[in-house]
Amino acid sequence: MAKIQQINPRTILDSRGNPTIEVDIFLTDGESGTASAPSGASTGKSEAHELRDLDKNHFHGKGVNKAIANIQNEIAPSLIGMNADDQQAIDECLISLDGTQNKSRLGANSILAISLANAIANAKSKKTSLFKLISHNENYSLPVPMLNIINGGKHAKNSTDIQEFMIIPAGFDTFFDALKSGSEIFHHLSKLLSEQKLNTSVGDEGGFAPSLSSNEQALELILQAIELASYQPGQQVFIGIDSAASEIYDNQSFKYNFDNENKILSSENLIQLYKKWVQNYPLISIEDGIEEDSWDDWNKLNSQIGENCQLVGDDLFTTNPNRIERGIREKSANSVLIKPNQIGTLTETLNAIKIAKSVNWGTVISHRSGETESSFIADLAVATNAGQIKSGAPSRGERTAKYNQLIRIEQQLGQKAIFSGTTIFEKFIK
Ligand code: 2PG
Ligand code: MG
Repeated sequence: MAKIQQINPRTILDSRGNPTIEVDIFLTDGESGTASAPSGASTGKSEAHELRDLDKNHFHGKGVNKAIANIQNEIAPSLIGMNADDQQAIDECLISLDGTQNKSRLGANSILAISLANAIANAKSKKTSLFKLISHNENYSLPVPMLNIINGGKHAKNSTDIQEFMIIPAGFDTFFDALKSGSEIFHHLSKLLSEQKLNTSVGDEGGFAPSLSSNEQALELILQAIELASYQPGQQVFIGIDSAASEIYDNQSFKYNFDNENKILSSENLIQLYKKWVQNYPLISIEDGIEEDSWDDWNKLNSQIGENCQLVGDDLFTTNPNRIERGIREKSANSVLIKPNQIGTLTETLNAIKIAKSVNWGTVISHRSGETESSFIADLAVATNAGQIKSGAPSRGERTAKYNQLIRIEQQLGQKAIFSGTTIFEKFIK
């Protein structure tokens, strides 16, 4: 049984050029695993705590030296000697060592990097693939990619108020064909934007970030790009959005500010707008349509359009089992976004997925806007049969790292590879 022998943390840069933690874990059998922590920009209030140095003279306050020191001084001495194969015991040890509700003492960034690095080392030690190690059965499926091709909100200044406009190529037989369509549509969109003298530079997640006059213009452009690429919208390719509504919510007026359009909407106006979009466009997924503390409005949204559209809680649930359970009780949504760094360990992430699946909710495995070259979430999506993954546009290395890993896994599984496809959206497709 391989045991943890040595832990080496370091600072690396994420895709926005900010520092983050990377960790190597070496096992007694000579194998090792390396993992890192991503970082969000539009973060939910209930997320596990990302520990930063807050020293303005060092990486603009974003340094992770404190988190690294915590690994060296506290985490490593406690974990060395533990069985790499007992992921749960390792994660429980990390949780109790930290001792806080939100991992604010040791930092969820240091805890996550350790938790994931152990899983990678353990898979190598067992001479198996990461997705096979994480899965407890042989029920693997390739997720439908949600490709964020127009970036707005906090991920791209001067673009749309809505943070993400995604294409969802679900109507294909394989992951590869779905991704191929995504790449083709992405390039048609680029041509369309150029023709209309709109900017084709990209935002944090690799999607275009043009200055558009409205959110609806983004939906129209995407629809055109799908058609120009000769795919059928509403049959092969669908649309999803992430409103990241907490970012545009004014908690004094209780209204949503659509600054680019010069509009202020009440939650009721917003729900009506979504309803209209679901009727007029092949829109089958809305993430964070309502801000994170308005549980009653989430319930209203769900009761009005939850039959016709996937409603994904991101900032609302923050991959936190207690919040997901509340959402299930209060019928707040019908799907959950899963971000391992929102909760902090692999074991807790798997638990969150299990709870959502037990009531047939959709599960979308997600990257962060600040990413690393890690492809861990690709294996996680296959292992848990999540059905969906969002990893940004089909462009920029930190985004394609995940999609390309899924291509490799699909090839490795050969005949056994199953693409989730439209089955997961059956109830929403008209
Ligand atoms: C989101 C994410 C990822 P961030 O809101 O879903 O797309 O963004 O990592 O900035 O929270
Ligand atoms: Mg989100």
